[in-house]
Amino acid sequence: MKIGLYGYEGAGATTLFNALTGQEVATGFGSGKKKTHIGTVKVPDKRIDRLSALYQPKKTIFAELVFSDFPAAGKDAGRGKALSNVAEAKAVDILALVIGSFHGEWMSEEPNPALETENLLTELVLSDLDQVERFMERQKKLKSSTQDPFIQRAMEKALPHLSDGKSLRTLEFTEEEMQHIRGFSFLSIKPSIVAINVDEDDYGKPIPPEVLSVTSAHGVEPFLLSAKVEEEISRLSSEDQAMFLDDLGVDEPVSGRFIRAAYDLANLMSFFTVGPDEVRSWTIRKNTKAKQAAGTIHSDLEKGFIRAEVFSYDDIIEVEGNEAQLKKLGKLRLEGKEYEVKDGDIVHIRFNI
Ligand SMILES: Nc1nc2c(ncn2[C@@H]2O[C@H](COP(=O)(O)OP(=O)(O)OP(=O)(O)O)[C@@H](O)[C@H]2O)c(=O)[nH]1
Ligand SMILES: [Mg+2]
Repeated sequence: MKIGLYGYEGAGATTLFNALTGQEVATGFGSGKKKTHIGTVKVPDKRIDRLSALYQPKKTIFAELVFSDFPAAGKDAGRGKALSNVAEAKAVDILALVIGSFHGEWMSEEPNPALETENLLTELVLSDLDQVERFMERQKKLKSSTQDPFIQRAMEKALPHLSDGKSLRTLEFTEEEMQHIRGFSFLSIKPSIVAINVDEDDYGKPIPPEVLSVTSAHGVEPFLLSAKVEEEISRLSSEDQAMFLDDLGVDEPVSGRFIRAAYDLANLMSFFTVGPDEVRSWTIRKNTKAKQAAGTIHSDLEKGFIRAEVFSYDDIIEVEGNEAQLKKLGKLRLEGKEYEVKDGDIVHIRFNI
C-alpha cells in the first residue's frame, strides 16, 4: 500500500514524512523543490509480536506501507497548477494532505487551515476536471459506436460535479461505472486524510469547526498532529518517547495512529501466515475473498488455489499455539475460494500448479 503526502510550501509535509519513516530528510520552507522522497514503514501490530513469540520463526515480517513525500505545491502557481508529480500521486492508494496550521517564524499571516484545506482539495478537483474535459474533447472526435457507455455516463456525471468544485468522493457511481473509470486514477476520489499540522500548544485541542465543514464536504478524514514535535519524538529512545507523549497527552507516536487512520479510511485489514520459517502479516481490503487474498502472497497461490485452512488469532492465542488442540476443538476450518478473509485470520493456502 502506498500513501502520498501533499502540502503547500512550508506546511510540514517533509517534517511529517520524517516523523513517520524515521528518515532525516532536510526540512525548511521551500526545501522540497523537485524530488519525491520515498520511505517504507512497518505496520506495527502487537498480534505479530505474540505470534512470533509462539512460533519462534526464523523470520518475522511485518506488512509495509510506502510513503511518498511529493515536492511541495506552490501557493503562487495559480489555480489548477499547484500540484507537482501528478502521475506519481495517481499511483498511490491514499493521499495525505498536510495543512500548515502552526505559527512559523517566516510566516507573515495567521494560518488559515480551513482555506488552505479548501484550496488544496480544490487542486485535486481541478486536476480531475482537466482530465475529464480532455476526455470529452477526444470523445467528440470518435464515432459513438466506439464509446464505452459506462465511462461515457460516469464522465457526464463527473463533469458538472467537478465544475462545481466538488470532489468525486461525494458523487455516486454504480459499481460498473466505478470499475470502468478506475484506470483514470482520479485524485479527488482517492481515500484522503487531511493532516492539520498545529503548534505544540494546540495539540489535544479539537479541530476547528470551519475545517471540519470543509473536510466533510469533500468526504475526507481530518487528523490532528504537530509534525515538528512528532519528528523530535520519533528520534528519541522508547523510554523518552513515552515520557514526552505523556506530557503531550497522547499515548503513542504519530506513526501508529496515522497508519491506523489510513487503514480504517481505506478499508484495509491484516491477515497472517505462520510457521517455523516465517510469521508474516499481509494487507488486504476488507471483504477480499480467499482466492484473491492468496494472490497477495504469490500469484501461483491464486492461480492454483484449492482451499484455505483458516483459524483465528484469538483462538490460537487461547490454546497457546497448539494447532493440534485447535483441530480437536474444531476451530481449524477449511474454506473455499469465496470465503471472505477476516481481520486476524491465520491462513494456510493449499494450492496446486
Ligand atoms: N513551529 C513549527 N514548525 C514546524 C512544524 N512543522 C513543520 N515546521 C517547520 O516548518 C518548516 C517547513 O517544514 P517542511 O516539513 O520542510 O515543509 P514542507 O511542507 O515539506 O515544505 P517544503 O519545504 O516547501 O517542501 C521547517 O522549518 C519545519 O521545522 C510545526 O508543527 N511547528
Ligand atoms: Mg517538503
